[in-house]
Amino acid sequence: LVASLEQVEQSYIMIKPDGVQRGLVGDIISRFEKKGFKLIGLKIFQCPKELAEEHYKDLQSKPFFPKLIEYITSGPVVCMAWEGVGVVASARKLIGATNPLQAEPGTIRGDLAVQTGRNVVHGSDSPENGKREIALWFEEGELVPWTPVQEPWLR
Ligand code: FUP
Repeated sequence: LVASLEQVEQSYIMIKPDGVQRGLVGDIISRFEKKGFKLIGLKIFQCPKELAEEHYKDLQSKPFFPKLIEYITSGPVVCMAWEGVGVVASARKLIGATNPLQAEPGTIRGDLAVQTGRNVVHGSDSPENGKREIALWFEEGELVPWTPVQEPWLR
């Protein structure tokens, strides 16, 4: 009843270059899938510098900004759009704290990462940013807002 009052949202989740290089793509996708969210967009993608700068524009003035852009563009990322009730905040919980040393065990960063500058995954911080980031990283035709069907898949 409580959950039915919450909004269906979309979150932009991205496996960063270290996650791809370390072979963590399947593990990370699996966590969101098993939680019960719906995958409506997925691609591997070499991010151009301009897009990385636009995505992280709120951090432009930070001293780590150039290194952050270098990191995000250093190799392919996996771009995902996930949909579900409360997916934005829930995905942030599954991901864990920005500094992986402060992230709880059981979270993606808590289990799989050590450094803030190599923290494996990104997740939108608000439903508004979820929409903004999905529009930034995906073309319209790349999103598939499918409806689950009941089928006897195994017989
Ligand atoms: P998060 O929402 O957890 O991804 O964290 P932020 O939006 O605050 O930061 C975005 C990215 O900037 C982090 F994933 C890693 C990088 N960063 C640093 O490299 N150093 C810092 O001190 C803070 C963030």
